[in-house]
Amino acid sequence: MIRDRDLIAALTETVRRFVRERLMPAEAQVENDNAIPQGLIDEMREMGLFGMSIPESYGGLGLTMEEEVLVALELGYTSPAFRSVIGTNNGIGAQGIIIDGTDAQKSHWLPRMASGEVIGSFALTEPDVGSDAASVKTTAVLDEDTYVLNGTKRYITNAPVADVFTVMARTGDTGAAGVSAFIVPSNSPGLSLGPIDKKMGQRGTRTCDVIFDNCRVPADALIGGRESQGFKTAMKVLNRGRLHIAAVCAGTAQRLCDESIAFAKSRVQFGKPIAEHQLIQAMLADSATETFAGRSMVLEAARMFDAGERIIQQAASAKLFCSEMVGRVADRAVQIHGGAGYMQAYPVEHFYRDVRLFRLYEGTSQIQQLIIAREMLNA
Ligand code: COS
Repeated sequence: MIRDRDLIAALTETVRRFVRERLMPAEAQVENDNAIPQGLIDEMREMGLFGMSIPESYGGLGLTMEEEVLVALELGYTSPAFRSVIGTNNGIGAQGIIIDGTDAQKSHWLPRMASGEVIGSFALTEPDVGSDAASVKTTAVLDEDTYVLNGTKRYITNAPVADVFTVMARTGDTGAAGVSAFIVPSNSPGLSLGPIDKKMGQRGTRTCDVIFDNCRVPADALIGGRESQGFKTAMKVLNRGRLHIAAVCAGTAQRLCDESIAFAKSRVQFGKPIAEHQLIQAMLADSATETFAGRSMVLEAARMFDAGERIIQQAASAKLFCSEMVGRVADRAVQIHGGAGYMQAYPVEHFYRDVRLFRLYEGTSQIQQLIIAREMLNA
């Protein structure tokens, strides 16, 4: 749903210009430094991007899913680190509080997340718990008026810069019904961070372990004030997150198409630009078609989300298709560039590594397939 077409057109145009004029020129620096220049983070704060999906009543832009997806398509056009730095505040790091938090939790955390003063992060994955998210081993035991957390969370996006985590921990028996969600400030006693992970790509986005060693939080840190709801909270957060990631993939695929076209027009072989060779054209056509399909799919699923429809299957389908699709588009982009595509001088080199993560995080492609099949069979 788009509430005001002119307003959203102006917003996406502003983001598009910001991406092209400010972020794209900094891509090589982010790649080298494995960090985003602070000035650009400040600019994103001023633009309100840290709170674009946080309700207006809590200081955010309150974008609908369709509006958010339109912005994500623009942000996907540049290195994924730029999107990631604002991604957890709008997505997995804040949505648990937005969807299931108490009024007091929302009033306390959301305005500061929306302004970017506070960075939120989402801690579900563990060393032994990835796809089987209901098997969370981190424990939270109520001790009078505090919960005591013990365990380790792994590959946690933005953990090194996070001020607050949404943590899924076990308060009850085995399985999904024994999981609860907590809001845990990073300065809680007993919380520490592991070394920063050395990743294949997505440089500039930092992940690390989050370790709870008798970490104490007040009892009112329990999201929604109810135990045993944490798995469902996580799943609801991921439904939305998967749609967002799918949009980012479609945005990146567009960038890879554009890089491929520009290269193919300028590179001359056999006496003419390679863009005039039909085998190159076939690759361009396949990439453009798949990008269009991904974009269309994401927008349709977002409209269904805004209409209040059950979109578990559509979010999984969009994530599955778009993350696999951008992998194919990146592969073709490197192929069109030839040897140059393997060189760091060309952006397609890092995008080829960057996009590999999209098929893994917020649920692997295989998990999306299971979710889709389950929804189909249980309908
Ligand atoms: N949206 C809303 N609710 C959901 C849901 C979804 N997508 N998926 C499950 N639920 C609910 C179920 O309806 C069920 O509720 P009831 O007890 O009221 O019936 C409850 O959650 C338990 O669900 P289920 O029994 O299906 O749990 P499973 O252990 O079988 O879930 C999958 C399996 C694969 C779906 C889940 O573990 C998963 O999504 N894994 C991937 C995790 C992931 O994406 N990790 C990435 C890291 S986070 S960045």
